[in-house]
Amino acid sequence: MTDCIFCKIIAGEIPSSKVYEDELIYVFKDINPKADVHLLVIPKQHIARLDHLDQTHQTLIAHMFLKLPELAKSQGLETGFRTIINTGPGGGQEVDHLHIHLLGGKNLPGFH
Ligand code: D5M
Repeated sequence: MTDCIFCKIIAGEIPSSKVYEDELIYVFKDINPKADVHLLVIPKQHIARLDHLDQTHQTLIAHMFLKLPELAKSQGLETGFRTIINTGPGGGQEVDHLHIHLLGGKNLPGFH
């Protein structure tokens, strides 16, 4: 998907602060952090949004979720972390490439 900003980040066509990468996923710092730690965990495969997933993505999704605690620990988030997935315009999704927000540390906004 050539006009996808996150695909361009994975391809190295747009710079990013990479934290982790493997054969299935790419992890980088959010450009507009909402807390001291704010990472985006994305699949290398272009999947636009959560409700585009199907049974063929089970291994990928399990991998993304199982990697979250390890990533949080690598960022010093020993006491816990927050994950957010926005889906579609109604969910506040701005970038149409599936991503998990991983947030924690100081300045983590509270729920109101
Ligand atoms: O969140 C999309 C998120 O993507 C938002 O928090 C900003 C972030 N973003 C957008 N462009 C970039 C680049 N180039 N680098 C890093 N982070 C970026 P959403 O859930 O879609 O609202």
